[in-house]
Amino acid sequence: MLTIAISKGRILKDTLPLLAEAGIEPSEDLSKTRKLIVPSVCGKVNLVIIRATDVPTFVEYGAADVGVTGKDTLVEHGSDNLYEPLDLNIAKCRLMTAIVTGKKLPTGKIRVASKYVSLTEQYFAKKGQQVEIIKLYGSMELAPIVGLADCIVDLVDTGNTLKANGMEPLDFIMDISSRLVINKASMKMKYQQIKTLIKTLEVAVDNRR
Ligand code: PRT
Ligand code: MG
Repeated sequence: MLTIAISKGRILKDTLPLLAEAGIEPSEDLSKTRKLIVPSVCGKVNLVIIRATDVPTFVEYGAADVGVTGKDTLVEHGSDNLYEPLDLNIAKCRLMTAIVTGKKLPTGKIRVASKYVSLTEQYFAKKGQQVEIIKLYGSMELAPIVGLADCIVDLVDTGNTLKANGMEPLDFIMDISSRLVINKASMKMKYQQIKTLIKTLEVAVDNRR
């Protein structure tokens, strides 16, 4: 039995067609079910449905053999205890700083709101910019508007969310896409099944390019 950890939301939507090509189809509609563990139709795989930010933890500890998660989540989590064999090229976006439209950053130490505390710290440290980071769990776009922060660090896709809140992207930090991650012990113990999965997904991803 192989356990795959995945989050609801956009990653799930983009991953299901890829898994289907590997013969893995959930036995229930994952967007509707309240179950947290859903077996596949083939009976060889269990899908565990968890928060996006929890996927690296589940895979690292072997609670799941395999996971699908955003590069943002992976880097922020900061685990070297996982294999990351495949870029699935889905749920793509950019990590950026953003600011109230037309505004400039003040000189000296700035306040930055983000849920990516570690990534934000690393980015500004590299630039030699002094920052005070304010950890938020969502609705980052609100922070500069209400004077909580000078800018934010968040994911940007179309830019519509920023625009709708009177903000604009400022500096590019990194490109983001979802990755296949594998528990190191599982890779040894379930080598054949996992190797086959990686190979099949690789072909499915290539066919979409
Ligand atoms: O549980 P939690 O709330 O932390 O995660 P979630 O429920 O949002 O998880 P899910 O499954 O939706 O996946 C989130 C992952 O999708 C992220 O970790 C990224 O790897 C990836 N992803 C890709 C995105 C976006 N694009 C994206 N645009 N995640 C979030 N957004 C948000 C962004 O934060 C902003 O609020 O969409 C808004 C910006 O979109 P645009 O198109 O208006 O620019
Ligand atoms: Mg979300």
